[in-house]
Amino acid sequence: MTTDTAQVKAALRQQHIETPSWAYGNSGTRFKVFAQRGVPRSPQEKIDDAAQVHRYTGVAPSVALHIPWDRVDDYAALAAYARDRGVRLGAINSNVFQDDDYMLGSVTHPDQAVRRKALDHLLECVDIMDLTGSDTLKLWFSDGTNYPGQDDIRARQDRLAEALAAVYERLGDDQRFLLEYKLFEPAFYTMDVPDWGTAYAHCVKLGPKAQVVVDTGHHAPGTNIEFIVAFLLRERKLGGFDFNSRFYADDDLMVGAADPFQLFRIMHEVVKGGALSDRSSGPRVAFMLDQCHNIEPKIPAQIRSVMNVQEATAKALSVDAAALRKAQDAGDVLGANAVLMDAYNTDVRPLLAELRADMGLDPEPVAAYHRSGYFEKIAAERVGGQQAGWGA
Ligand code: LRH
Ligand code: MN
Repeated sequence: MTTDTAQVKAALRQQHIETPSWAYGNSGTRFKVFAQRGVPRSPQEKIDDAAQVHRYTGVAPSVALHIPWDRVDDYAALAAYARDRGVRLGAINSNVFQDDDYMLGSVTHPDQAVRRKALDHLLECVDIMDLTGSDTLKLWFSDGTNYPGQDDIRARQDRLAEALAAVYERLGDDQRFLLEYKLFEPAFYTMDVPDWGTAYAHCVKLGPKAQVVVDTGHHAPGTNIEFIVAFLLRERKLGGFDFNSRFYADDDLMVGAADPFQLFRIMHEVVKGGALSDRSSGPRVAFMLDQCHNIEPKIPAQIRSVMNVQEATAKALSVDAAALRKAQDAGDVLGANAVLMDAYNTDVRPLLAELRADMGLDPEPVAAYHRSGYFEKIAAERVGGQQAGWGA
């Protein structure tokens, strides 16, 4: 197996994984949201925690914000706060799924006034991007219906297209939006952006600043997500990932925890599609985590998640591309599969430990974090006040 270790390390070094501010807050399910000690009470404390993940992994230099969960009076000051802690503010996530007015939809709502309100929020998020220096707006709509006949499927698509066009118009030259799709929840008959095809079709109509984000928890069980990734890369429409893993629904568990082989297959398409390194292959692919740590300690879970993405990426970078191509061209089914499985079965942990040492980091980030006493510090300091959460 011919893998140039130096090349693999170089590619891994420049892979950046963005952590989500909301993963540091309390989360749960409709049955219970569990509070944990030391949970942040402000966007600043979330940024402090995100900086810890970067400190111990070296590859998590940005944190995504969610509005209004991370609303502040001075976004430029928040960006400076982040810079002072060695990270930057990443994607801005809109939220048109928690206001009573959006019960029947936001940008697809039958009532024009509600649609206007939702659009104003999306445009406000672009204003925030201007202030934080973020180049990416992530749009997820909980919009959908629960019963056949509840609303007109085509009319809702017209309303969605109208809102997306208005947001697209507002974007600056170096800005883009990523449209996120989801098969079900919170709506259970139709979601207005249920799958990659719907998201792709809307983005193609709009232009290059509109791309698709693949949330790995948003598909029907058994969906071949790496096929979607390969297709969107070929179309230069893959803008990023919301990484997490699931056993059943949108479980938002640690990426790679439920199905590390699927994550490897996805990263194989990313590496093969040239989306890890050179930008010539298309738009920058944002590797973002979108997870909820309901019962596990949040910062170590984020560190472990970043490591899981690194491991899948290192295995994908270890594929003997020439041998794979040769076997595929020869129709050698088992030979080709064996080349890929060889890479997947490669233990890349020693290489990653070496890379961390090269980067001046502790080879075991989770253990190093625990030894730092940071958790004990925040648990002692962060007493009182309102712990951050989804506020659902
Ligand atoms: C919706 C979603 C979306 C976010 C939210 C936190 O399920 O994946 O990306 O806005 O989770
Ligand atoms: Mn998501």
